[in-house]
Amino acid sequence: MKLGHVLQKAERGEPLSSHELQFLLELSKPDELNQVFELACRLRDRYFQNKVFLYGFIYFSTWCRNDCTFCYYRKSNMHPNRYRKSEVEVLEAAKRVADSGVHLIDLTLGEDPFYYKRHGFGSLVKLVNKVKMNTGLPVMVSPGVVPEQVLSDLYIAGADWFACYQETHNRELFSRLRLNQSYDARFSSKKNAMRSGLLVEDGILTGVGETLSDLAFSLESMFRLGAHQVRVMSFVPQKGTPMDHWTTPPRVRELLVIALLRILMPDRLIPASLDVDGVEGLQARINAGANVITSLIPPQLGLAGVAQSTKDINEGYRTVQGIIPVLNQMGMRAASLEEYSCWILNEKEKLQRPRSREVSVS
Ligand code: SAM
Ligand code: MD0
Ligand code: SF4
Repeated sequence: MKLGHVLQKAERGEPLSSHELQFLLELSKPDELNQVFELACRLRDRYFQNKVFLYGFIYFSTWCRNDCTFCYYRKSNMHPNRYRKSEVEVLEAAKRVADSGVHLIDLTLGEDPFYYKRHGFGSLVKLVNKVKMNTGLPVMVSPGVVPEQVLSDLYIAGADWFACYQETHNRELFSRLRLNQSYDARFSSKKNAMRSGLLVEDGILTGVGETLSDLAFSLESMFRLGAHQVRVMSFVPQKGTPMDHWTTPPRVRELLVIALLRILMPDRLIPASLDVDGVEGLQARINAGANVITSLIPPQLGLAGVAQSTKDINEGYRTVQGIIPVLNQMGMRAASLEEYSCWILNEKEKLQRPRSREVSVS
């Protein structure tokens, strides 16, 4: 297979086969990798020019009923100092990160029994509504798997996005990562979210035992799902978990997946997460084709990251102020809130068109 041939095909917008995706995932020579990254950036710039979107991250409860083998906050890990922030604390954090200039607030939690059982999802829906009202910003919710009715309630409360990462689209590997969880329930929740009017983010991990053919299949699955935002993160080993002794994968794998996500889905949002390598890892991810910076965390409020629970947070590096110089140095710029709002409005209209057509026929 010839690299130039495959890249020309991709540049013309022709779909790549699984075989071609795997061929690209195998590349390792610097000049070949650069050709892939350069194409990804050209495609990104075609749709987004030099605009980058910024997401504030609030992990407001680190309690979880699940036992994912890769996660620091799995229920049987005794190491984390867990917390559940009160409504006042969440609103304070949301206000701070909103004032710092982010375009969206990502409200994330473990599958916390407080919301999943005792207080019901009503208090989560109310919290989402208050954050939306207080900040006026687009809101993403990352709660794990929730019933369809709750997705619809979240939409009505003002949520714009539902994020739920499959981690892998290989069912057997999924069952080793997300112990005792249903692959189908997790995947369907994203389709249900779209039916409720929410934009959806799917994502995968690298370095968790996947093969190149698994990665190619994940790329195709996320494309078929029609996710609006698609991500990849390198696995970071966590103390006290069954995967504690694993090594973190070479970053070239994550970077290649970012580039292939861009090549396959040139007009989608693709994050460069600060939660893997902090600000130090930002430039490489943007240069691979990412156009969103996620995991910007207000410092000094006792909020954690997921894969890097403390890295760069209290130092204030994972902030808008901390990343703007890096962006500018690369000739990129933070988008305006209006530019971001336009993008999501446009995507929401596309989501709802089939439904309104159904209504007008009946
Ligand atoms: N509890 C919700 C869920 O699982 O969907 C939302 C929060 S969860 C902690 C967010 C994501 O963080 C996971 O889906 C996974 O992709 C990522 N993550 C968790 N642990 C990680 C690790 N050790 N390394 C890299 N990414 C990790
Ligand atoms: C991030 N730590 O963006 C966050 C998290 C959840 N929607 C996002 C994984 O990297
Ligand atoms: Fe819980 Fe999410 Fe961590 Fe799994 S990844 S243990 S669901 S917080």
